[in-house]
Amino acid sequence: MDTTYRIAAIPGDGIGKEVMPAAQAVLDRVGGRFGIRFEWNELEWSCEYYARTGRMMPPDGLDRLREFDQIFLGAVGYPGVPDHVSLWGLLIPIRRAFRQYINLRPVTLLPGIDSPLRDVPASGIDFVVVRENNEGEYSETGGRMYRGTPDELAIQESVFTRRGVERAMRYAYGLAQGRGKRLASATKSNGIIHTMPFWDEIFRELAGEYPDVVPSEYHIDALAGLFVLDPARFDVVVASNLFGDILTDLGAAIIGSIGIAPSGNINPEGEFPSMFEPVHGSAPDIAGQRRANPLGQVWAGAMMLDHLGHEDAAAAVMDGISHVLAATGVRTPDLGGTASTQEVTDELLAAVDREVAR
Ligand code: GGG
Repeated sequence: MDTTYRIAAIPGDGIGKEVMPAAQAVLDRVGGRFGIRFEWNELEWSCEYYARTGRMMPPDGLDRLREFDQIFLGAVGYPGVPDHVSLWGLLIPIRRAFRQYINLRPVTLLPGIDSPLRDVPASGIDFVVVRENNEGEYSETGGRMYRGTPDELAIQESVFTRRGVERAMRYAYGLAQGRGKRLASATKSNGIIHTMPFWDEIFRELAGEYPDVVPSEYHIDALAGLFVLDPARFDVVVASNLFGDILTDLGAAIIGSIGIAPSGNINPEGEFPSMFEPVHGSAPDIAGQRRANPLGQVWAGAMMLDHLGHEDAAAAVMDGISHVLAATGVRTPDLGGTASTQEVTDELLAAVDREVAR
């Protein structure tokens, strides 16, 4: 008998609405082969919804989401709604309410893609960024005063708790134990005098509990440079909320395109649904042109399968992606091709069918 999962699908805005159906089609197709059925419950929460209702999601939105096994999100944000409104009205409340305190972002150069970096061999980039996802620089603490006067000011406090930092770092150390046993921490404790030395202290304290993992610390500016100059040195990287967000856009660039980078907002304890989304945003500049790359959303779907315990099905999705990239010239313009979202999706469906036939 098939295992059925109830998934909340939030396509969101812009190209989110174009890549979501592509990923759903691929997951349905692969699911069929592995006895997995997805019951998609589409929620129209978005900037368009905001324009109609004044809210990014209804007042009982989080309660409704709680009932689902997982959440599959496209992209959030559109001109006309300030970005902080769309993010704090949907994405961030979900991450926080459901204790999705890990944002897992693989940075892997897939077969068939040339990195924009020179002389990077096919398997030369393969690391994971563990981004702390519930606190840090993404904080509501602060305020504005004297608006509209020459004395106007804004204060934004970062919030780093021992509990929050420890759990992100423990997750990262554990992940490194199961991979290449190297963990790099992104810091900036030379310039940021309170939170970052605290971050470093906890990183060093925990190192003793994971003697098989080699820890290293880098100031974020140097780390960004090394992502470009020597990406092969990294295995797992742990970073605060903002640092992790910025680093992973760079990570996406060195693996060829932000259009393919996936992420999982993980509640490791499984008390709440986790949420899977591409790293990219809604890309209003290309929305409606039907040429968005669906691979980031599809890869996020593979992460969801993995999280649900279907490693074999996740691998089948990744095999399909690799086949399309390595063995066909079908790719969207962000990867130098001319194919549409639908053409890439069709090729991907054919690739997963081909796997079935083998
Ligand atoms: N697909 C993800 C998305 O729409 N992201 C919008 C964004 O700006 N996210 C910032 C963040 O992940 O903190």
